[in-house]
Amino acid sequence: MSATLKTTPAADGFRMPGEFEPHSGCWMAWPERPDNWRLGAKPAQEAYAAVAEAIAASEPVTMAVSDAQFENCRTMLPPQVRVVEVSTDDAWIRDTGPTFVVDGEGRRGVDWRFNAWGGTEGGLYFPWDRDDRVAAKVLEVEGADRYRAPIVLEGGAVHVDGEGTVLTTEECLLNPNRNPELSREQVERVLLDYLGAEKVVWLGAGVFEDETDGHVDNLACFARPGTVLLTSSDDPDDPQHRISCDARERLEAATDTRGRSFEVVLLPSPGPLRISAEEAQGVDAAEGTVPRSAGDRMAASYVNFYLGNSRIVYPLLDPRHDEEAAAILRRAFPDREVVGVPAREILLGGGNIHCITQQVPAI
Ligand code: KQY
Repeated sequence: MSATLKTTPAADGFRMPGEFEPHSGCWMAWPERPDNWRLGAKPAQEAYAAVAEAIAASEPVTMAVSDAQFENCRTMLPPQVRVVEVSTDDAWIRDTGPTFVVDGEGRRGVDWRFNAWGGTEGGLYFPWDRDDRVAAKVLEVEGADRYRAPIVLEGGAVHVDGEGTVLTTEECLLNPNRNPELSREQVERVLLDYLGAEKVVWLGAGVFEDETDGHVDNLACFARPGTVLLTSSDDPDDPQHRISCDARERLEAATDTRGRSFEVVLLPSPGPLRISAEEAQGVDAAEGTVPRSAGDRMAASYVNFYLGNSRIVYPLLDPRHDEEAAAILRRAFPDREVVGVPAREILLGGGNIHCITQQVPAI
């Protein structure tokens, strides 16, 4: 069984590895709620299946699915993807799954508190109790012990370089709808203790109109220690331009745990992309769930990709920029194949490929 430990990863000599380090597999969770995914989630399920298949060529994939969707999910996924029944409220396992930590001999998981990206102050749906139990269930299946962290945090809110540096945003982690009773210093202390890290580099805001309150995984990520990929906008009239310039300035002024300056690699922004009337009409209205409206700008970003063992699986979002993004990713990851998957249906649900995946690091 998975035991719940009373210590912290740092105290026990565990650290969260960089996503670019070897994985033993990847978890996803199947979309089905019709008040977030249009047309009864059917188009989103096609997109998730394509992501699962693309990642499965690089490492084993497990899909968590409800009892109601088990047969449909099993039928839609290729046989190499393992399907297990796990109850969820939605399909964002980056945020609801465990953050794995390793010590060279073993693997454990951090189970953060989850409040659907803001609880009663801007959270995206209610209730979220099944999502809050996902990490414990994944750890049980993985046979990994669990740390129950004392703060609200989603996995998409942090990136690490595996050498002690954490990247995050003030917009999300200092948002009063997450841990209002904690100061910046107290949040930092918990991050370092639970990620086995030594230094936090704070960016300001996340991607414009990101409903997660600015998750870093939609804005920037480590390609390797010392190199950060950052979403950019070359339109000075676009609010994303100022956000990305601020992030770049902060990164260029910062150093990592080893005292290195960051090399910042810019990725273009898709769009701006907006929800069409037809897309908005396909989403069921439901009390407690944030509505989707025609014309709403979506937080589209090429940074939101999965960094697999032998593949980068990135979102195809805008034919005007998809190939340019792929070329930059190929240069950033010369040893990996870069594979694009149509991802607008995932974006319509409020996130992208990184948000719907959770890597299990190899030991
Ligand atoms: O950015 C992520 N890690 C998750 C996005 C969740 C959106 C919920 N609608």
